[in-house]
Order: sequence, then C-alpha cells, then structure tokens
Amino acid sequence: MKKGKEKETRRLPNLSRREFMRNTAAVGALGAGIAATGLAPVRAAKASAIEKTVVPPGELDEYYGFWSGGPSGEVRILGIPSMRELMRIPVFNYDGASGYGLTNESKRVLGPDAPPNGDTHHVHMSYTDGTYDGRYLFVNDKANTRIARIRCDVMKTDKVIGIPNVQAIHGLRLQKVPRTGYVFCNGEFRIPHPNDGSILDEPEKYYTLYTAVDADTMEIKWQVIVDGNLDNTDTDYSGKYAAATCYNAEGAVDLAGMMAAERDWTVIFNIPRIEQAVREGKYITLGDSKVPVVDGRGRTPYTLYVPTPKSPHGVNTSPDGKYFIANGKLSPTCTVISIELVDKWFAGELKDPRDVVVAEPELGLGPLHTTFDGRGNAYTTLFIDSQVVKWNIADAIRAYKGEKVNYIRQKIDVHYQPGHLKASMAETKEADGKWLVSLCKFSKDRYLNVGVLKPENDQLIDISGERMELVHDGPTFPEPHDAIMVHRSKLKTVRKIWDRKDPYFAETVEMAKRDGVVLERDNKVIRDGNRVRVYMTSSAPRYGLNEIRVRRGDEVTITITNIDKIEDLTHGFTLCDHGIAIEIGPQQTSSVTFKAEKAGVYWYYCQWFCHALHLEMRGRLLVEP
Ligand code: RUQ
Ligand code: CUA
Repeated sequence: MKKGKEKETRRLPNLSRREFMRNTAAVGALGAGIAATGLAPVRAAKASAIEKTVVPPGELDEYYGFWSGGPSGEVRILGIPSMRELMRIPVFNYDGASGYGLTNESKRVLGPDAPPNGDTHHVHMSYTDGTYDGRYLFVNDKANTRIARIRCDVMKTDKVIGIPNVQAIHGLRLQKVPRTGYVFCNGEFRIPHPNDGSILDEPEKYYTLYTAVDADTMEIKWQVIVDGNLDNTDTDYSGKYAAATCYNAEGAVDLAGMMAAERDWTVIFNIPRIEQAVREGKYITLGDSKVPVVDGRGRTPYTLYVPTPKSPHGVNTSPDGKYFIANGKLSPTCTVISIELVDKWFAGELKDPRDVVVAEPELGLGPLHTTFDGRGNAYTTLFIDSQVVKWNIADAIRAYKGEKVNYIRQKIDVHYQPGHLKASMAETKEADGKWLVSLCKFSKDRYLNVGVLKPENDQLIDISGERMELVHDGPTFPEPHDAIMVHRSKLKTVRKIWDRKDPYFAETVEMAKRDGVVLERDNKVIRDGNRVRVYMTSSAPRYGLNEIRVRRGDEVTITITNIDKIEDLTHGFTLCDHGIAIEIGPQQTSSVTFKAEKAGVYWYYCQWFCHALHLEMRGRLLVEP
C-alpha cells in the first residue's frame, strides 16, 4: 500500500478526481476501513459521496468559503469542498506575520488607539442585483462595537469604523438589491443614553439602535431606536426591508428575566420610510454624534414588531425573496414571515402583526440558523438536538393552514451543537444547493485530543441529492460563528500582485514624493531633525540597504518597496528585539515607524522564505549611543 501511494503521488496532477480516488488506497477504502474503527457517523457516508469532496493535489476548489474567526478577530478563507484553509485576513486583531496593526498603512485602517482584539461573527460579501459581486466583504466586531470592510481584490482590510450610540455590534447584513448601498448592523446590548455614568442601574431607561452604514463611503447614514435588543439581521430581495430578531423583549439584565416571556419579536424595518423621515428632518441626534436617529419604538410607520417565540436567534431570507425565517432558539419552531404580507401591513391592510406569519413549523430543539438550497427547502441547525433538519417551506405553510402534510424531509446528526450553517450561494438569488457547512460549537471526540481547548468542528454536508450526506469533518480554531460559500466565478477580480497605484499605500507614496524619492529605485536615508526616513527596495534575496545608521532617540520610519514582479514573491522586514514585522508583497510598498531607544546593533531580516539565499537577506540597524 505504501508503495502504491508513492507512485500515485508522482502522477497526481494529471489524474481525474475519480482516478485519484481509485488509486488512493487509503481514501478508496474509507467506507470499509473506517467502519472497522467503529466511528459510526463516518461509516454512514458513502465513499461515493466522500469522493466528491476530494480535490486532488494541483486542482482548485469550486467555492471560496469565508469564515469569521470569532474572538481571534480575523476572517479566514477556506476552499470548498476540500475544506482546506487557504488564508487568514487580519481584521480587528494584530498579526505578526503580515504586520497588520504594526505597519503605518494598517494603522491608518485601524485608526489611532485601536484595541488589539475583536470578535467577528458575521462576514458577508457585497451584492449587485441580489448576488455576490466580488467587491467587498464586511464583518462585525462585537467586542469593540466596530465594523470592517475587506477589499476582495487584495483580501486586505481597508476600513474599520466604530458605531456610535450602541454597544456590541452583533448581527450584520448587507442590502442585496439593487446593490449593497447599506451595511446594516445590530447594536445588541441595551445601554443608557448618555452612557457617561449619569444613568447606571436603571435598565428601564436603556435602549439600543439599528444602524445603516453607507457601504461605499463607510459613513453612518442613520440609526433607528428599537424596543428590546437586537440579535441577528437579514435583508430582503427588493431593497425595501430588513429584519432583526430580539431575544430580550423583557429588557432584563439577568438570565431568568431574559427568558421570561413566551414570545419576543422580529422587528422589520421599512427602509424607504426611514430614509424619508431622515430627509424630512424627523429625527434626533444623540450625544456628540451627528447621526440622524429615528425613533422606531412602539407602533411607528418605520417598524413592524412580529411576535416570535421564544428568544429567537437567527433570521434568514429565502432566496426566492418571499420569506424572512426567524429561528426560535428556546422554541422548537421557526417563524415564517411573508414579505408580501409585510407589504400589506405597511399599506395598512392588516390589523394584527401576527397576520404576516404564514408558518411556524416545529423542527426540533434549539433552532438557531436556517439556510436554503434554492429548491424550496430550508435547513435549520438544532443546537440542543445536535442535528441539521431539512424541511420544505411550501409544505410548512400548508401545514400551518391545517393540511396534513409532513414538511420534515430529513434530520442528520452533526457533531456537536451546531450554531450557524450555510449552503453554497444560499444568501443570494443564485442559491445552488450543492454543499452545506454546519459550524458545530463542540468537537469533543472528533479529533485527536489537543488539550482542554478543542477545535470546533465544521462539517461539510452534501445536499445535492434527496438526502443530506455528511462527508467531511473540518477542525477550526475557536471560534468562527458564521461562514458564506461563494462560487469562484464571483471572484475573478482577485489580484496576483499589487498595483503600484493602489490606494492602500498611497499616503506612503505621497510621503516619498515629498522627500524626492523614487520608491522603485532609490535606497536612501533622509534625516529631518531627529526624524529619520529610510527608503529602500527589496528584491530576492536582498534589501536595497544592508546597513542603516541612526542615533538613539530617533524616530525612524522604514519604507520598503518590493520591486519583484513575480506572483507569490513576498518579502518581509523583521527588526530584532523591536516587535516589528511587516509584509511586502510583490509591487507593494509598506512602512513602519518606531523609536530607536536602544543603542547597539540590531539585525533586520526577511521573514518570508523567498529565495535559496533567504537567510542571507538581512542587514544591520546601527544605533549610535
Ligand atoms: S450568532 S450561533 Cu453571533 Cu451569528 Cu448564531
Ligand atoms: Cu525575502 Cu526572504
């Protein structure tokens, strides 16, 4: 068997997937071999199903998966169906490999005094006409009440903004139609206004707000005060409505109080009416912020509160644009809200907010999030049951009307306690129903024990046929909350090398111009009082300067331009004992500023293995006493 394996490794790049499977004894024998170990859930998957997940060496995945990273503060890129982790994008965290949070360029993105952590939950790609357009990703930071934008052409974070008047941005979604004009974000926790200590233990005076941010300028356009708190959010396919769940209608500040009521609600925002109120000046402002704030509490023209059992969590729009589905969490149900009836409500044709509900299927214990296959089926995670349930929306609606139909199609065990789940392209009108990932919060026994902190378990499920089939376990560092699956045809614009005119380092280029430096050519040190600006190039395997002389106490800015034009030829600059490391991709300019506080000799070196003489790619910083 060993021999055979070696042989096929050599031949691999030319093999079809089927040949690869046939020739790879270890994988080919999965059905039988794993059954022998007694791992029941894997035994259940047919080798033919698992076969579809194999991406042979040298071949590419069909989908980009974008995962949030939870308290790691980052976003990750995985290939689907292989589930290989392809890249990590630092967003709210500091990163020692790329120098994110250390370079001047990334500090401009993060802003002054940026906290070193974040808590990313919901990552979503910008839309044009109801489907992904490959321009941007947006993601929330629950920990420090911020949102960020990532440019998809270079996969770098290019904007980070704080959201005023709220605490803990949780749910985040994008306008889908006609394009992503707005980023909507939920302030989860209710707080006093102003939150300056003048109001403390008077929770009845707390409230929170829904925020709309302009996706192009990242300016905050307006906010809406709501009753209760805000958990998750989603938008429709007409551009008119957004919905958000509330799990603490009670406005309590303790656990028992938060679970007291049998129903909380889903609040639906009428975006054109809110915009009109803002235009007509029907708003207030809060504290120092100039953001227009519309009051959406109680019965207003802007909001509709749909009673929803019980402490609902996720809210998801069906890809046919017809329904918002709120996931019951403490109720075994999902609440299906008809967007057509929401139109009627706002037109004044309905009396009771419950009239917009068209189904309340009973699915199992702990429904958290729902996704779709584009064929009329929904898939919901059952946190407590550790299952994904597939159900049919049209049948659930018929059952609600009293017909005797079974809307449940299948339940499949997942391992264990799933939170989000997402099917391929499911949040677009092009939902294609091929793959589904279930992001399980616990992995327990699914992997070699690595200590007390375990990875999470992102399971890949084949949903292309009648029956769901579990086909892959993927460990992830704790803890991604959500993920999206984007067909690779949507990301044709991803660059291979930087454009010298890229705005990411435009300010640094301006600085060089003022110093009369041609970045692609010059290697020089410019002294300006006790400020020293060092310009140099990098080209494998050397820096333009192999020594830099400064004086103790100088503020030193090192600017490096990678003049290599070869794809993947990234250099770095790490300065020993100074906490400095930066990434310089091909044709990129990166800079870093620090104080030379210690006299002596400090080596700098390239930290990306770029050449046979990579270890020799180094130089000395000589700091005169
Ligand atoms: S939440 S596990 Cu932060 Cu998206 Cu539901
Ligand atoms: Cu340049 Cu290693």
